[in-house]
Amino acid sequence: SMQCFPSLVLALSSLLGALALLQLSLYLRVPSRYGKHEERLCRPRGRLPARCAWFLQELPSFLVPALLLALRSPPRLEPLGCRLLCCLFCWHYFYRTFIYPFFTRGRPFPLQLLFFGTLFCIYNGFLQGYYLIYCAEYPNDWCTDIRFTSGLLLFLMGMGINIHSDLLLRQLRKPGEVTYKIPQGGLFTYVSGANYFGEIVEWFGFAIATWSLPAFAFAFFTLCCIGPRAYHHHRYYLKTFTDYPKSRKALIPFVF
Ligand code: NDX
Repeated sequence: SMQCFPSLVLALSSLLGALALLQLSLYLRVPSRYGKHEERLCRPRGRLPARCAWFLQELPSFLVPALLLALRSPPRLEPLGCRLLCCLFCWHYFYRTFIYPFFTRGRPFPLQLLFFGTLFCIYNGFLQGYYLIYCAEYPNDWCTDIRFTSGLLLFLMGMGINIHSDLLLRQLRKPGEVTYKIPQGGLFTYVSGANYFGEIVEWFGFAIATWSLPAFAFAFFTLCCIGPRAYHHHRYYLKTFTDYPKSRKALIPFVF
């Protein structure tokens, strides 16, 4: 049966960190090509409706850790911290897989990115799940440790901001519409990438709560993936809407 190989965790986390840097270098200058940044001029490639694409792409991030947790023999009951943290990860991806896609009004998603996105979700779902279920060791009072409590609080706040902002974006369109408008309300009052800000806070909170290399690598990856995207969204809005609120920042309220 499976066991913990610390060197595997180290290798997979390092590769995730390297992918994050690759991503940063690729997407600082040009945005990843989906949604409002899809090249209209380039040769038309295959696309899948946003619903199917987001469902398929994010499913492994829910399924892989959930299966690892369910199938572990003997079942891991101690410490409580491990199961709780694994459930937090699955909870986010339950939302992202089974709720978010069914309400999205996004444009069809490019197949090529869907392919890489799915690979990424398998990889990361395995790394986070495997680490928490087979490797992580926490003292029995981890649930009262300041890292666990403050991290959990950040995670919940981030998730709240992310879900609320996703909802505000969705309400900008009627079903079938594909136009872009100026997002209003919630944290969009302060930043163009409110949903991304929430997601980044969420995964840094998760990293603090788990206090683990894989989770910090994933938080860093998230920052490098959607941080630049927030910046490109911001530039897009400034270019497209002459009445775009001047005080609004790209990603971090009042700062950047
Ligand atoms: N999926 C994470 N890299 C990504 C898919 C793309 O969950 O090859 C990472 C995720 C993947 C990426 C994923 C990993 C890296 C990949 C990349 C593709 C290339 C890249 C694989 C897996 C890669 C290397 C080189 C390393 C291999 O029509 P529309 O779609 O624009 O409509 C939008 C709408 N909307 C508006 N409607 C009206 N008016 C406006 N002004 C509007 N602005 C937006 O709202 C959408 O329907 C919706 C949201 O749009 P947007 O652009 O704000 O968010 P989006 O980027 O689509 O993300 C959706 C949610 C969001 O909450 C975000 O936080 C979360 O997913 N997310 C997204 C990406 C990654 C991620 C989280 C994470 O890293 N944790």
